[in-house]
Amino acid sequence: MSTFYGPDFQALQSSDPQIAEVLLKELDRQRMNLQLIASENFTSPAVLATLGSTLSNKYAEGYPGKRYYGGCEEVDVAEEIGIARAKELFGAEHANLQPHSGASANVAIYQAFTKPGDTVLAMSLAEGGHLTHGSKVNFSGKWFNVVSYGVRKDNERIDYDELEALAHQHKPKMICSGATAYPSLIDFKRIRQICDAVGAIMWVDAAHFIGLVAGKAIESPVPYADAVSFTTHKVLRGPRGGMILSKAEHAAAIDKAVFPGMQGGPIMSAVAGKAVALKECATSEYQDYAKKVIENCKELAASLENEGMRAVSGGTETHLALIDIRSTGVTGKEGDERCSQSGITLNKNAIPFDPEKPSITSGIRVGTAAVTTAGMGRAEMKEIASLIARAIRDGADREKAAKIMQDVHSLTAQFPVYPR
Ligand code: DSN
Repeated sequence: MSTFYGPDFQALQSSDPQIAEVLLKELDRQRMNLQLIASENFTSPAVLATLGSTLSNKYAEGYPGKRYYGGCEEVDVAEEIGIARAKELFGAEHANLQPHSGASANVAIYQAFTKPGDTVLAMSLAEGGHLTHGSKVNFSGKWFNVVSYGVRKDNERIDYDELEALAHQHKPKMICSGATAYPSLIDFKRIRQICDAVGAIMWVDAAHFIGLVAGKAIESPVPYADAVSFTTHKVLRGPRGGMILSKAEHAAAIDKAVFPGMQGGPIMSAVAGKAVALKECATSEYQDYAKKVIENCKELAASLENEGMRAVSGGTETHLALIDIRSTGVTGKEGDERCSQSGITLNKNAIPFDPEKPSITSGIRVGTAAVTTAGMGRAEMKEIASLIARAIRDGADREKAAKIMQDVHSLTAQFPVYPR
C-alpha cells in the first residue's frame, strides 16, 4: 500500500499564493476570534485529512455494490462503514450518508414523502424554523402548501396545542419538527401522537441538535420519527454535509429521492469524513463533550442575562441561546457588527414576535459547540458574556473595539485550536 497522499500546502503556496493566503488567514481567524455561530464547530484533523484526500476524485453514482461507475470498490467500503456506524450510533433502521448538505437532505425528504402541492406543517422561520420549512423564497414555500406553527407568546416554546389544531384543520401529508433558532427541547412523543392522529409522516429536521443526540445528552427523535434529516458539521463535528436516518419501510423511498431524485454523484471524501466523525461520536469523550456544550450554553445564557440582556424562553436546554438585546438600545444587526469588529463571531437573529425586519432583528444567536471543542468551560462562558456585553455597548468605537479584540485574543490564545 502506498503512503498517504494528503494536503500539500507548500505546493498550493507556490501554485496559487492568493488562495493559499486565504487559507492561512481563515485559519488565523478561526484560531484567534471567538467562534459563537451556533451551527459551526472545529472538525477534527482526521476528518480534515479525509476531506482533503483523493476520495474527492471519485465518481460513485449509486450505492455500495450498485454503482454506475467502475473503480468504486474502495469508496464502497467507506460508505458501508459509515452507514453501519450511523445505524449503530443512532439506533436507526436505515441511514443515507450522501446528501451534500442539510438543505439537500430536506429536498430528498419532500421528494420521498410528498408531491408538489401537498400540505406540510412546519415551524415558521420567523419563530425559529428553517428556509426549507416553507419559506416563500425557498422551493419548499414555492412548491408546497406549507402551513406554519410557532411558539407561545407567554413562554416562547412551541405551541403544541396550536400545532395539533392546525394538523386537524389542514390534514398535512407531513409534519416537520426541528429548528435553527429554538433553544428548548422538542416534545417528539407529542408530535408523534399528533402525526398518528391525522395520518401524517413525522419528519424531524435535527440539523441543530443531532450532535447532542449522538452524545446522548438529549432525547433522540429517531424512535419516534419516520425520517430524521440533519447536517453533519454542527455539534456533530463532522465534515460539511447532510445525512438522513429513517425507518426501514422508508429506506427505498429515501435512497431513490437522494439519488437519482435529488443529486448525482456523492462527494465520497465527505461521505468517508462522515464515517470518521461517527466513530468519534461513539466515544465517551464525545459524550462528555456533548454534555459540556449544554452546560456551557446554560452558563453563557445566564451570564448574558446578568449583563442585562434577556434569554428567549428563559434560557436554554441545548447548544444555542437566543438573546433579546433590546435592553441595550442596539439592534441585532448593530450588535452582530459591533461583536464582529471586536473579534467575536456570532449572528443577528430574529426573536419570536420580533418588531424589527429580518435584516435588522432584535436579537443575537450564540452557540457553544466550537468554544467547547476548544476546551473552554463555565468560567470562560462568564468571560465571553462580559466580552459580548462590552462589544454591544462599546464596539462602535474603534479604539474600544480594538481593546475588546485584544482581550478576546488573550482568551483564545489559552485554548488553541489546530495547534501549530
Ligand atoms: N444556516 C444554518 C444555521 O446557521 O442555523 C441552518 O441551516
